[in-house]
Amino acid sequence: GARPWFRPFDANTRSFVYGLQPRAIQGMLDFDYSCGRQAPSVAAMIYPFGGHHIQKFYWGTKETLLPVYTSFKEAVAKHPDVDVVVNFASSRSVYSSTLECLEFEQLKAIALIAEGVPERHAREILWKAKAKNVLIIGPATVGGIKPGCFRIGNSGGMMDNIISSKLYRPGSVGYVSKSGGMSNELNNILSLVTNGTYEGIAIGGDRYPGTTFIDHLLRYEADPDCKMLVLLGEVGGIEEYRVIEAVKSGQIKKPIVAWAIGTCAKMFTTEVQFGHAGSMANSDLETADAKNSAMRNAGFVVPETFEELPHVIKETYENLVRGGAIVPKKDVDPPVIPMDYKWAQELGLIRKPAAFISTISDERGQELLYAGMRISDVFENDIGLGGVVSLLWFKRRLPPWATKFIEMVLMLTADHGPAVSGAMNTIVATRAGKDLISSLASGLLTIGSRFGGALDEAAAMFSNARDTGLTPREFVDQSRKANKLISGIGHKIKSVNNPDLRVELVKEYVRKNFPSHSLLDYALAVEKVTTAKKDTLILNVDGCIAVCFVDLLRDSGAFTPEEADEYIKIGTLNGLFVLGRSIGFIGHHLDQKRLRAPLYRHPADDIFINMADVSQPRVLGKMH
Ligand code: Q5B
Repeated sequence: GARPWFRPFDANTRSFVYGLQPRAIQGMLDFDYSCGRQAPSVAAMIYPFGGHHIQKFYWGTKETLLPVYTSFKEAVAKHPDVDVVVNFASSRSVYSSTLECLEFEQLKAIALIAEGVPERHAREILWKAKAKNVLIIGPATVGGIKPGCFRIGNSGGMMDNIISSKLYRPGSVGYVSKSGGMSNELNNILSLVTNGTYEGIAIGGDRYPGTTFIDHLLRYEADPDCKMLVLLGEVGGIEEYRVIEAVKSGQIKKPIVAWAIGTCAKMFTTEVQFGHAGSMANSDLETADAKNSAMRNAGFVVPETFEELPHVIKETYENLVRGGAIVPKKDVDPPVIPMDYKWAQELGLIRKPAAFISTISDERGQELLYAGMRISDVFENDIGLGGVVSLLWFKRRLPPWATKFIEMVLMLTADHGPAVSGAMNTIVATRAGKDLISSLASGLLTIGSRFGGALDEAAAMFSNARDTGLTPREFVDQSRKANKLISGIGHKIKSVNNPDLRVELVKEYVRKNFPSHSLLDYALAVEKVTTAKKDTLILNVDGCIAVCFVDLLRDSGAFTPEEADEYIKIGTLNGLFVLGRSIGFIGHHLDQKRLRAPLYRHPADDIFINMADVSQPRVLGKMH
């Protein structure tokens, strides 16, 4: 039902929030819940961009959904019970959104949070709203708060502040101030020296606020539940004088405590502009001192200094209690609002075991770190791709001969022509219309124990054989007996007579630069045995890189023997081929794209199709 004119907000007030302000809305909902409200005070959000959708909020310990509409028209049609708008539009769009809002008769109060609204726009809004009997709070304000009922946006600060100032239930004192910060201070003072705030409005610091002190004080005067008034004015403007008139004329009869801030302005030799646009005295009348004495003379309770303000509020309140005008109620604790996880964590109140552990890189600080090394140092020290691999794979810096070897491996394995299994699959996938990542993945997924993925097993087989003291011949014989191909041995086309020059380059580099290459030597002795049987059974590129990497892991001095074994076991070495060959697969994908290569279909005459073993297609099972 309609509320009396003097009470725009009560415990059933429902509002729209204009703008996407999830934090402010959560603050309003938490406040509602602490007040014991049955329904959230925010019915919906209005945001013209991004389409109609839904957002999730906490309602106490549970969660609730709020719709987001793209226009007031849609929102108003869906929520006839809403009569308040909290408008978070920026100074640029507050004018148009507020004019749109004024078109709907059901909307009776609008809080404008934006700062820096052009005074021309503010005045136009003010007059249009007045003509339509709509209450405007702001602009340039946090808004205000009606304890136990309704919170405008972020008014009242964080939840712990709301609770400690007892804003979850109404008191008897109505106040007006300009600033939101000073409102918090008043809430605090009132909770300490009275039964608390009945309603508090910060009208905003601009020169042309939508409503001023007198508008709200007249409401409080008319509201039987508000027993005492507080006015926190300030230097600049003449709005306090309108309140003085109302007190003098008897329009305001309730006890009123007041103070105008800015008495220190006289200590400056020049004119002072305080933080608010309106807080500058343009005449003697507008100084804080002039206002304070005028208010005192009119019968306001005005302290000698701001520090005295709580004392005079207390005295005035206690007089009302003694006279029976205020009967303080027994306090009831508000329902507990769970603290937000992030905030509790920041305060060090909670801990939770992390679901993931990561030890190789960190982007949270000012600079990206690879295994503790700043990315700028990566370049300053020119550690190269091999250095980066050694940081991210092995969490340490390896000596230059080792990082150069890693780079050599990546360069050598980068490609081996379009005919190898992985490149072929990449090409076929590309020609089927797949994108780069899919085509690359198709090629990478082809890497296996026969093609390119023999490194880890080669490393394990050769080092086990050598470590258990097998001679190369014993190793070859044992493998054959076990019906096991030796990983790293054999090639489809390379042979003793058609040597793989990549392998020659690796051998040459390792012999020249490695402190030791005992496993390479052992593998070459094995090759002597296998090639004696068949000249394609050479130590292939996978095998050669693998045994050399074992020599690196074991003899570089950078790894313990346990670490060296672990890196082989966890599949590190195949990573070298995968990383290197990705370069080639991407190249093949781009090549086919450039060539506009059409869909590939394998010629049927290249496939021997034989269904001789299928005599007659038969239907299995009962027919009826
Ligand atoms: N025999 C590589 O086979 C290949 C034997 C062996 C003992 C062996 C085969 C193999 C182990 C896996 C491996 C990496 C499939 C290869 C790479 C990257 C690449 C590729 C590229 C690039 C070749 C003929 C006779 C048979 C076999 C015997 C074969 N391998 N005995 N140990 N390892 N190797 N893969 O030519 O008596 O006649 O029955 O599986 O290391 O992938 O360029 O293409 O950069 O892209 O088809 O270089 O060696 O020979 O299978 O017909 O065997 O030799 O038992 O004996 P082939 P098969 P028998 S590098």
